[in-house]
Amino acid sequence: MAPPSALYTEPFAPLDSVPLKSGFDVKPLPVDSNKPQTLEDMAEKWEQGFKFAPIRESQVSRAMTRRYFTDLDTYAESDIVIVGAGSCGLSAAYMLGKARPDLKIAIIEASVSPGGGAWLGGQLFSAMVMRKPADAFLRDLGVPFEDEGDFVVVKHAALFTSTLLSKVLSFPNIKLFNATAVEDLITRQTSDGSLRIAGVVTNWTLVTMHHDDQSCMDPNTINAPVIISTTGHDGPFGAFCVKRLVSMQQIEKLGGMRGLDMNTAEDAIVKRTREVVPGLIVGGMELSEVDGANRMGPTFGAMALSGVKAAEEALKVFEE
Ligand code: 48N
Repeated sequence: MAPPSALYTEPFAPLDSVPLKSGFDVKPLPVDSNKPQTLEDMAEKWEQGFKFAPIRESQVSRAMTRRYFTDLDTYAESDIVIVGAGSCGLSAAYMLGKARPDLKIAIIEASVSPGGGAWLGGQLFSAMVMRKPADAFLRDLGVPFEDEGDFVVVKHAALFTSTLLSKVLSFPNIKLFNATAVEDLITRQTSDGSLRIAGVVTNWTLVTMHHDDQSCMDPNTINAPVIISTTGHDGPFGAFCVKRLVSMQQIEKLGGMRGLDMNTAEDAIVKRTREVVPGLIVGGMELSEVDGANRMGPTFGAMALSGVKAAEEALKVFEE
């Protein structure tokens, strides 16, 4: 019986240097030593019979899975886990990525698309308002805005969120696990009998959403000494971690978000961003649910600065 590789007729693209597990003894084709193509080169190629470099489907699969599973292994022990990649969580990640390139930071985001509620300014309008002094965060990030005196306006919320996201994802010590939900918290009993949060329990979000209609689908875990929870106040998983603290009797009850009052809400959220229980820092709109703070509606300065504060709180743990 001929070896499997002899059964294939199409030419193989150059394979990765990692030896094939399957025992195929396929020899990689000579790598094309052409200089890297430029877009200008393309133009003349359309006519000459444009052609992509050859590939084998398994190479795509291996390129994705090798990296993903290496990341899962690397971040199984993280220094900080951020739950929720909305404007607050991403702002915290940005500050941490800048301040501590030595720390491993995992971001767990339930949605396929990170960014939370910050893709539009309010009622599906594009522009995003931030009250001063949050313009300092926009300048640090490099997002242009129009100055209206006591507040500034970013012409499209997506400009803020996409810039923030691109900066966060470019940090080599930060890994975003999107389409992944935190569905529980890892806890430890401390010597004085109190409880400390010591990591998160995760699953594919689609699995988390179907625990009630499928047999047991156990989760995965990430150990970390510090969790920053910024899961927002609404949405299918809104305020997840603080609701879990109530159901595990770590806090008595939720204060419940109050009505809209921009001036009161934004000051309160930034001031109160803190470690709610040992090991768990809460910021952004999730905090309004635990403290009973007002909501602020379509203004995002508190989200950015709550993220800045949450990062500072987290770094205290690593300074002690
Ligand atoms: O944008 P959000 O919802 O949360 P924040 O706090 O970053 O920003 C809130 C802000 O968008 C507002 O609500 C504005 C200011 N309006 C205020 C008002 O008065 O209406 O992002 C939370 C993220 C989302 O992307 C969720 O998908 C994600 O957290 N998430 C989770 N990810 C993983 N595991 C979970 N259990 C989970 N729960 C939520």
